[in-house]
Amino acid sequence: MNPLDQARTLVEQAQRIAVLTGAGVSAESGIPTFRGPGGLWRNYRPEELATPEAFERNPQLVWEWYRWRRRLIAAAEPNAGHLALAELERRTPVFTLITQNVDGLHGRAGSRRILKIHGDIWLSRCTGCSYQRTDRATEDEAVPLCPDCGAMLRPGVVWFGEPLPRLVWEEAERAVYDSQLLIVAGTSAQVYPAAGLIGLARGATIEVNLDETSFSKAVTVALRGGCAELLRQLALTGPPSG
Ligand code: BJW
Ligand code: ZN
Repeated sequence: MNPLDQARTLVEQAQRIAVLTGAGVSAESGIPTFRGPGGLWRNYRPEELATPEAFERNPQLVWEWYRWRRRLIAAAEPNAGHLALAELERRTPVFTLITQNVDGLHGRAGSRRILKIHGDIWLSRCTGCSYQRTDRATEDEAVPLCPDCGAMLRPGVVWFGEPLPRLVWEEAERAVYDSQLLIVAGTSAQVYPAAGLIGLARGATIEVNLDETSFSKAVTVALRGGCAELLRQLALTGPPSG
């Protein structure tokens, strides 16, 4: 059997599926990945901006980067890969989508059970109190301030050195541990603890990625190619092609 048919058989046999997605799933919607070409913004690497230290040093710069990304995301549409995962959820008795992406495209594609382990770009939260809100602001303006306490608001995402939301993370760990199949799509699997989820899988594993990653040799089936087409193929029902 070729790898795609092998992977489709695993998908059809599994009653409990967990999926871990990364920036590669949204790349074909026109959203730059972090570590690939096109990830640069004004010569900054994402790793230089997605930190509490960067925000402390220059909150205006960090907000400009997030507003630029918000504009790209607002103009983007979910692609065939997002849609295929939503379809797979409808067909699978127990299905959990764990995403490192903050863009909200899985929700817009119709996925229901989504664990956003790195937060949500449309959320702003206070650096001084528990205030938070969802807002659609995309145009550059001064750093937004908290209506309750006056401190700066920050993007509601998880930066390097910060803990992941505890309950969401615990649910993600449980979903992977309890799954019969884990699909890992469009992530370089370099950022922890997210990448560590792959090691928790006790069942079969499928990787979908343009390139090899440090986990490729350990997975049951590695599919090389674009997420949009490969996830679409994976979610097709019916007998394998041959
Ligand atoms: C396609 C495709 C197509 C493209 N089709 N495929 C040493 C060892 C272990 C850990 C650490 C360490 N040193 C430091 C750490 C910790 C650190 C970390 O992991 N660092 C590593 C870089 C080494 N982790 C943390 O700090 C985390 N927190 C933490 O550990 O807390 C501990 C703590 C506990 C208690 C108290 C306090 C602290 C937090 C990590 C947060 C990551 N945040 C970001 C930003 C989110 C907000 C935002 O979006 O701005 O998350 S960084 C960025 O990387 C973002 C992503 O979600 C994440 C992962 O990236 P992803 O999705 O994998 O994207 P890429 O670009 O890397 O890869 C894309 C892939 O797609 C590639 O493989 C392509 O080939 C592929 N591809 N097009 C198919 N069309
Ligand atoms: Zn506040």
